[in-house]
Amino acid sequence: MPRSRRPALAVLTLVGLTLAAAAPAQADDRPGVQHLQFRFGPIDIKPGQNTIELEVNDKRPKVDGYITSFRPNLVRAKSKVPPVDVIHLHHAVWLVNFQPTFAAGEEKTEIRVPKGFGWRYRSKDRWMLNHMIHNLTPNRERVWVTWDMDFIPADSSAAKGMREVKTQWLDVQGGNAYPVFDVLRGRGAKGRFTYPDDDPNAYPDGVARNRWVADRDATLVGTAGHLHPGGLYSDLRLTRGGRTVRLFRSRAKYYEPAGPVSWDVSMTATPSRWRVAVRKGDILSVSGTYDTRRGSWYESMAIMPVAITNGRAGGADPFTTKVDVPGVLTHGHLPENDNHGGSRAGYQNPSRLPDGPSTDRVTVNGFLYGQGDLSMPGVAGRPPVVTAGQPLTFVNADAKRNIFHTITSCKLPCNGTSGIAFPLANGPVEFDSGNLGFGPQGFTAAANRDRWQTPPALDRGTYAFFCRVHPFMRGSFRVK
Ligand SMILES: [Cu+2]
Repeated sequence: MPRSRRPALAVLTLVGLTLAAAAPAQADDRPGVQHLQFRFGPIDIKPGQNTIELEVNDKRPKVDGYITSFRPNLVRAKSKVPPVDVIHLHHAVWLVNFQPTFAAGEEKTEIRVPKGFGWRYRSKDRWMLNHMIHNLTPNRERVWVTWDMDFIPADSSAAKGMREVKTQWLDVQGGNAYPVFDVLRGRGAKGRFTYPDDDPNAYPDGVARNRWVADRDATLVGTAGHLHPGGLYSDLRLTRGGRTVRLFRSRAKYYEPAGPVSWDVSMTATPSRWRVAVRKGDILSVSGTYDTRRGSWYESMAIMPVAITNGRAGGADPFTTKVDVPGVLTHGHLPENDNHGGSRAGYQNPSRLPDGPSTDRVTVNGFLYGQGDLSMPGVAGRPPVVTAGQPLTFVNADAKRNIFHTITSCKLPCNGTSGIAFPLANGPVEFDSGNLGFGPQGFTAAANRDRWQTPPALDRGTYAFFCRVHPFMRGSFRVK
């Protein structure tokens, strides 16, 4: 299933060599296999954008056939991949006939089904692309979503005997258009929090959204997980007659020197020999486990799309054969993840600043916290002072321009340079405003309000915060 992306580059790096050893299947160079690349765009990205778009996608093969691998990316002009601390592919989902079929997040997992399997492609299928591209800066950008695929035309001899796979989508928030959950620092046992297992309120309406009941006998042929920073692994399980067995654990391998805190990561996918026989009535379920020692992880995800084929295809019975084998990394460290941030002070240290004016309200405007923004010189940069027991209200005036901001607690001094691993939501007192802004309910990150109040019972002292959407935005306030 996995393959090394950008083969020419991958073999030049140490990680690439390891990968090549683990996943001998490089490019599929059997006769009849075409290597196609498509690009969707240009997409004009507004300053600070963090919204979701759904568009018709006509970038696809001209003839019927089978898709056997899929490698997504995001590029600027001239095929340059933007740094992930500047522009980031929050997600892209390729919908085929309205069904989610291929997907990517910033971990850019590459998928390849085992030889002899492929996603059936018909030129009359309806394709759409759902994309959420996040601009971490106040600058305009122009990008393309790209994907490489290996494709076997239906009239090619290589297409003979191909078995069709479909994508069975498994998501802990299945059925939700913006399927996210919050993981708060310190929750769960031993610094690990598993969703939904460790959240008694994961499904307030009582409907477990992380399950799929097999409606036919089938064989699973591959899967890999999608997590966000902080994510450690996602598990796929099968339940039959009251017994549950784990089918696969997709682990996050962090290249990030600071540990499990950034997008400098690759997920493991099932090895090419992995096959699991599923019977009608079996329950497949998914969970996601996050590290909670270093910070809170807001708007996290845990998704495992599974390639599945009807009937028997050499699958093992997971109750008699151990199918939960180690996975294979789908790529090595990617150069777009090289700016980790936090290595030196890039801002004023709020603890050392004199008091700013006393106030009960701060307006966020033009990507600046109106009072106490750590990038501002003089009085404007000093922490606003609020009386103990009184709330401080933040109002996002940029919401009118469809720009979301957050006020998210970080550990003092929170003044390191911005990068993929800094700042983190690691304040000693946890607070987060949510995305202050407006959008269709349940379809965007928007909290659908433009203001937020600090928690009422804050101890005296200085507090630092940042914007999760635009991490270069830093601020502070002081309780007296
Ligand atoms: Cu912001």
